[in-house]
Amino acid sequence: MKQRPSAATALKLAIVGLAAVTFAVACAPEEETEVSYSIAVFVPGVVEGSPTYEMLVDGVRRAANERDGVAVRVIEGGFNQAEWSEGLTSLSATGEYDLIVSSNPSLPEIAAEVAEDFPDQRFLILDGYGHNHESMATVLFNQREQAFLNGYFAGLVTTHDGLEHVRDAGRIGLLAGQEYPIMNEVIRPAFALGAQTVDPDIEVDFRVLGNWYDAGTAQELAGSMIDRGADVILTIAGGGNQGVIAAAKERGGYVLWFDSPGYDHEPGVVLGSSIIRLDTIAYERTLEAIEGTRSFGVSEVVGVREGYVDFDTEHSLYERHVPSDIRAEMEEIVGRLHAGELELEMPRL
Ligand code: RBF
Repeated sequence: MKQRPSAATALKLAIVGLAAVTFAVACAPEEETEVSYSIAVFVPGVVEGSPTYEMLVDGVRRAANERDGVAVRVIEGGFNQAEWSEGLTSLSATGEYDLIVSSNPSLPEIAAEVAEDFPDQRFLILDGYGHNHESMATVLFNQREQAFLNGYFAGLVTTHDGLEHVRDAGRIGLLAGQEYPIMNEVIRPAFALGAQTVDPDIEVDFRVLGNWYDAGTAQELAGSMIDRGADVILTIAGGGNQGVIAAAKERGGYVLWFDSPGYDHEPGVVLGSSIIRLDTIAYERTLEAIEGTRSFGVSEVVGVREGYVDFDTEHSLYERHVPSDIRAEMEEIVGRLHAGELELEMPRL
């Protein structure tokens, strides 16, 4: 026969039991709350040092935090691009994720192929376009406008006579991590167009790093651009961007940032910054997907007029280091894009 606990023991057990329940509620680890929606963020590269990927993770996490029971897992796909398809395939094959979110121009094509084998898997791809695949939504930024604004600013800087590191060469630089259709057919020509709108004789020294991480080689390339007369360099090279800053500090030059506000990376050296609000759109579109209001099979293009592409003229370091006549010219050109007086459409690639 089972022994009954004494009244005192029973009371003790009840108190311990109550404490245990209270403790469990107060400290319930997040994983134990019921997950009603699960998101995988597939980063094609690594997060750190790449402005678009930092914004991607930030925006998705912000959306997830707004609703109960939403789980987010961030997977870094690494720099071997040949492995990304396999990475997306194995994520889809788990069947665990309601949504896979990713970002870069090569992803729509890869995801569309994977989607053929996993028709129930939904994809949200930012900084990419197309394929109108029924299970995929894409958002492309008007990088013709974005690169034009950087080019226009670079043109104003290199023709200015009041800035310490400006010389007479009429040259500006662009360093790219690698060559790809948007770089070669949109960003590079629009950057040149912007600068040549200020002065048609300005030349662009275009260099390619060959990867998205090697800051040492980026520093050498940027150093050689500065030696050959480039006063100002736009860097779109992920982790390589730090090497461009190092070269500009060492030899005297200016750096332009792309995608996220870059001024704090090196005050007075990073002089201008175009921005895309990838964090905002990642937040908005992810929240729609969680709530079930997002349509798939849709490809969007957003630009200055929609409020997702801009030149960051608000930062205190911009006001401190950029001469007021250049700031006035930038206000005007951004205003013209807003008003539709200047139209720079994205070509269909
Ligand atoms: N940009 C980065 O900042 N870091 C990267 O690791 C990176 N990898 C890319 C890989 C491929 C295949 C392509 C096409 C672009 C990559 N980009 C990367 C560029 C990025 O998607 C975007 O075009 C630029 O940041 C300009 O907005």
